Amino acid sequence: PVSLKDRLAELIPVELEKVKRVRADHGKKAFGPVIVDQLYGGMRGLPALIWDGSVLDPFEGIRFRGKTIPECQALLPKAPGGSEPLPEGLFWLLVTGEIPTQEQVTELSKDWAARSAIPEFVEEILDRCPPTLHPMSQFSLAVTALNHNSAFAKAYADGIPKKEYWGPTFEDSMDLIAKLPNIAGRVYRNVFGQGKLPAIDASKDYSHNLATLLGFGDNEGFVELLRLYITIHSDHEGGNVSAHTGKLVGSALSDPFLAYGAALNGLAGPLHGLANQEVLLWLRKMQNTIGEDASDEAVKEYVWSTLRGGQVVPGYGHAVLRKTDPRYTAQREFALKHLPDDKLFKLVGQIYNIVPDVLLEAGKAKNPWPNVDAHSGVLLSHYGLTQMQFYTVLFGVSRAFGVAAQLIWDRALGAPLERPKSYSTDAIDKMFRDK
Ligand code: AMX
Repeated sequence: PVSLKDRLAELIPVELEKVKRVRADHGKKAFGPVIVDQLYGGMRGLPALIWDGSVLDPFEGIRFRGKTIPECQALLPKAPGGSEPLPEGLFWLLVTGEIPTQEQVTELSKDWAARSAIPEFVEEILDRCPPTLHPMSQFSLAVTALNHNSAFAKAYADGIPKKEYWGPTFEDSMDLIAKLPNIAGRVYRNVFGQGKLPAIDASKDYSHNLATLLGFGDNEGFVELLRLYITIHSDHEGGNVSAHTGKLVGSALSDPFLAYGAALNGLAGPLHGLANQEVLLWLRKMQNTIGEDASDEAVKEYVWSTLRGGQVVPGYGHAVLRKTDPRYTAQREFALKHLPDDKLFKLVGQIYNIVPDVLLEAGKAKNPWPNVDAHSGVLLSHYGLTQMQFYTVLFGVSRAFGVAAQLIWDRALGAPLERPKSYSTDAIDKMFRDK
């Protein structure tokens, strides 16, 4: 089928059977021991969630439905004249596990354009936000308010049976993704620019329309960057803060707008998505302190001064990865192709040769290598999107693709309310004191 919903309807019964079989065969098998440190240590490595959309290997990095980033770049449909994958195709892949045809992604572009308008009262909410309110807070307010028109909330109130939950969840998820460019564009216009917001063009792809709403529609390089950016930021398996928050809140049968609003609030934290803003702030501060063409020695000393100040080096380290993030590498390759002489790009490359050794010598970080956020701001700023407080909003637009795909499948498979068990320190102490 050309329609994603029709294809999904074919896949759901097959997947339900597969889950049934896996649970019948393996449901009572143990995964391995849980150690007390995992309870205190942010649940690192605790097997706790199911998500087929993407899996993260500590050394290889992310695979979307089994495909690496370079494979996605090679296989997913492109825009006419473009060479980066269309995020429409990535969404199709996340939802179905299949590489879509050109016709299927074109259909998605059209569908999202048709759903893109936001209610007037949401525009008013955004227009009333003070420009000093962080763009991520504005973004999250608007996404949460979209729940006003949720198909899922309405269907639930009307008594929809559980096996049909996925239908209105799909509709809300499509609406959510479709409306994000108008929300992001309005936040950007209100906080950093002025003038009338351009309209969505139904003949253009999603990234092109997002670029247009940010005022960069004529900049083909920026449009290509957004296509790559959204694709690689879309999903990072199920346990990261934003993906897991979306799933957790969705498990209470909060609709996709409420679930995604919550996910965005997690993405807005400096250890997660806000790191892309923090990296640029840190780089600019470094340039102001040690100059633009600083020596390796001066850069190294600056990195040490960050650590001595008790701060983290933003863009480095990861809770799961133990090697350079392939999302970093994809962005570096984009930069080598399109902006090899950019000064800030050169600094990012210089830092790559210095920070890992410093972090290793400092001896705390388990992973001294760069993550996705070490590179994204440099690319955006090269094309003139220099307002770093806005960067996490673009991460937010992208992450909606993964969270939405996950919400659809959770409702299709009847995922239950999440409710892990918490323990008190006294209880743990008592449990193991004499053992
Ligand atoms: N700079 C300085 N110290 C670091 C560090 C870094 N980049 N990365 C880790 N450490 C420190 C931790 O703060 C921790 O110190 P503590 O024992 O005093 O609390 C110690 O090393 C051990 O941490 P870890 O097990 O290696 O990392 P983690 O799984 O607890 O946290 C992360 C992972 C990403 C939060 C951490 O590496 C970090 O703070 N990095 C900088 C912020 C950043 O880039 N975040 C974006 C991550 C990607 C994303 O989600 N978008």
